Amino acid sequence: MKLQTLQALLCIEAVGSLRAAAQQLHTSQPALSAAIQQLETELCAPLLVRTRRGVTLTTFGQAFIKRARLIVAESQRAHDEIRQLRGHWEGQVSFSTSPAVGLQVLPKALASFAHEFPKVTVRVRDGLFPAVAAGMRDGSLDFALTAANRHDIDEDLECEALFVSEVVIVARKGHPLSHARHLHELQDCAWVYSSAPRGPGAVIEEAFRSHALPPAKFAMACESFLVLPGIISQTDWLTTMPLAMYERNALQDGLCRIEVEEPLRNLTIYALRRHDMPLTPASESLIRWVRHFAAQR
Ligand code: TSU
Repeated sequence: MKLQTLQALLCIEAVGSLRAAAQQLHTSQPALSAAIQQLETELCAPLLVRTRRGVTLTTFGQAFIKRARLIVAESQRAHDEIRQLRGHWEGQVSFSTSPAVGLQVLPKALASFAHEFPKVTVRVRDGLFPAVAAGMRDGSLDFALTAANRHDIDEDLECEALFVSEVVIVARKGHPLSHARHLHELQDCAWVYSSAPRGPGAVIEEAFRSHALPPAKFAMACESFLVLPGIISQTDWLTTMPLAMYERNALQDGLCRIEVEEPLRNLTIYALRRHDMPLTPASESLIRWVRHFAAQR
């Protein structure tokens, strides 16, 4: 089984046609087809179905591609690691961040990292636990910086606590309940959840439960922290968000904080990584900068 063929299969899946993949890989379509056929013979299973519009994966192909993705990503990391150990600081670091880290720690950490290792390519995306676990499992993420509940973190992931993020209840300015002082006053409102039930959005569900209130009403799920402030400012829905994000958005988006007397559970932000996948020296170094600036907040 050749690494190049696995890379080609990933490319075919991404672009959906042998012709477009051949172009992208600077090879001919017959050469690409032959390589895939050789792999199919080796596996005794068809991986692709040729259709009039291009190609799609068979059931075998869908199962196989998950492992192919992991193998290709790990082989890239193996190359990066050896190059970095030999003093050539190149390669790539891919990770996800939650808004609290993105606002409070990452700008300085990334600036220091880029100054130290200008040739390492950094890829960062938004993401919260538990959704980000899939990215670490399929190899597309080296690590994730996110709030989580320690007892919810799956056993295949390793976690390091970085700092505590305060969570606040947020409504639009002028909301009829903006002066509420107790959770029970909010029980008829609908909530926009970001990453619940096992993620940081679960804080409000927990608070309602622990004060023996009926389950908090669900308005919608929103995994985009770019979209969330706008939704809250245009509706009577409530949400929870990290204090750092509220402070950043409140003025321009017309938001207000509802300060109830019952405390919400603060969230611990972790650096999560896979147990069985050692980080490259560059990823370790970026986490060191994150740790450094997290301690200085
Ligand atoms: S954070 O992980 O502290 O950024 C966070 C995200 C989402 C919610 C609270 C806290 C709802």
